[in-house]
Amino acid sequence: MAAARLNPLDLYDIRSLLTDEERMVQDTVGRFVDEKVLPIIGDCFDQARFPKELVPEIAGLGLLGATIPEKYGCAGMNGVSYGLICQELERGDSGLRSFASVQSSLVMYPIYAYGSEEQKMEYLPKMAAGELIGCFGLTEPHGGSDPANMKTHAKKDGGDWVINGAKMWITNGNLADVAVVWAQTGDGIQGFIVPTRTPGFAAQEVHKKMSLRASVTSALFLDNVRVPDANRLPNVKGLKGPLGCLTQARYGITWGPIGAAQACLKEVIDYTQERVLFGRPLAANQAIQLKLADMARRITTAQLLSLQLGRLKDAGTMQPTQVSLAKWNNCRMAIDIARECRDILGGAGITTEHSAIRHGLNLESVITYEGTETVHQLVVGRELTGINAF
Ligand code: TGC
Ligand code: FAD
Repeated sequence: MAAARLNPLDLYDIRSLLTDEERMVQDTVGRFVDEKVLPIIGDCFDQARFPKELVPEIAGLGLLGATIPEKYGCAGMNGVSYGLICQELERGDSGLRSFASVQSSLVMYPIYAYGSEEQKMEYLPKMAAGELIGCFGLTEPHGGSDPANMKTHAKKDGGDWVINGAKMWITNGNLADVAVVWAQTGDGIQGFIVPTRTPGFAAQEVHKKMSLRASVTSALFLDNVRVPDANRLPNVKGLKGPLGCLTQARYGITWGPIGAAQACLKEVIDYTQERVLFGRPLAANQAIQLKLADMARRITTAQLLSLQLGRLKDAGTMQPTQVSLAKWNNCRMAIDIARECRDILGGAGITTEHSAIRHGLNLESVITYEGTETVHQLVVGRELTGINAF
């Protein structure tokens, strides 16, 4: 009897390691991506347009702040489900996953983890419903890898704080109703919830991007922006505040590129069966099969890495170094696969009629943001040697 064919996108049946609830989350988001995202996303990328019209449905599916408790209007899912959300959204486009990552891990998470009860009640339910959109201002124009050296500062003035500075490369910047802004104070780095309509706050969209074109990226300017002390996140001080948010977002980003790589692999498996060259399907050539097999090997490795990371996260034992290794590995895996898939598509691979070039270009941002590949390599090196090479 012939053995049943394996799923080329899940060769090790990772799905069997998921709970019923996790499988349901994956199927629901997967359906949304197939039906609502894939038909429009190539055009969105061409037109450099974020598909804002999808936000109500993303919110309706409970994908924003998905791991935050139901008490705050969120879905209260586990970390693995959040990872699967990122994977499926990024199978559509990294820009959509970026939107969800920033809203969930970089804006709702710090309000949940470091905010007062009043701040949580005021912002989280509206953010989960997609009624308020957030952005996260950490990176500055003079160098994002070293946020400890930030110049943006906040000065206490009576019961208020006055913030001055600039932030660069900020996802959702021109969409946002609120910005979580990190600033130096006399008492270390602190986070502030800044409504974007506050006088002195300005967002300027970054144009001419060749990557993440279906996502909004902006520069933020803060010129004597005044907010009350009630807008300061009271429960964290120091760089560990923003770095703690990055750990959450980077965890999700380990899953996202798996989706992008799966989309590319699926596309070339189909294409190489139909493309006939030298009298036989392209897929019948050893040189092509070796490449496809190697892609499946790398995707499988990444899937197992992220799933175990998720189980550690849900057990409360996940360490930042483990996140760094997976973010590095999975971004590298996906960007290399996207490039190879573009090559296998030949000339057809250079337009957005196929997804490989779009994913590959997007992954140039994904491998850079949330800590560049080098930053994550050095984090792992520091763990192994005990020597800080930054
Ligand atoms: P270091 O001395 O290592 O640490 C300072 C304090 O922070 C703690 N810590 C962490 N806490 C939580 N999670 C982590 N990953 C942490 N890493 C460090 C640490 O324990 C310490 O705490 P304490 O209590 O002792 O003060 O700081 P360092 O200056 O040596 O850091 C080095 C380095 C390079 C690792 C760090 O600066 C870094 O990660 N740089 C990269 C910056 C970055 O990733 N920026 C991302 C900006 S946001 C973004 O890109 C969003 S894109 C999203 C999208 O669109 O999807
Ligand atoms: P730099 O820090 O200037 O690094 C330049 C190069 O130097 C890199 O190759 C880096 O690896 C290398 N390098 C740095 N240090 C070392 C070292 N010690 N040894 C060897 N090499 C080193 N930031 C936010 O705060 N919020 C957001 O929402 C956000 N969204 C983004 C969206 C997009 C599309 C992009 C592209 C970026 C976004 N970022 C955001 C910023 C992102 O986090 C930074 O781009 C990233 O951290 C790198 O910072 P940088 O661009 O200033 O590069």
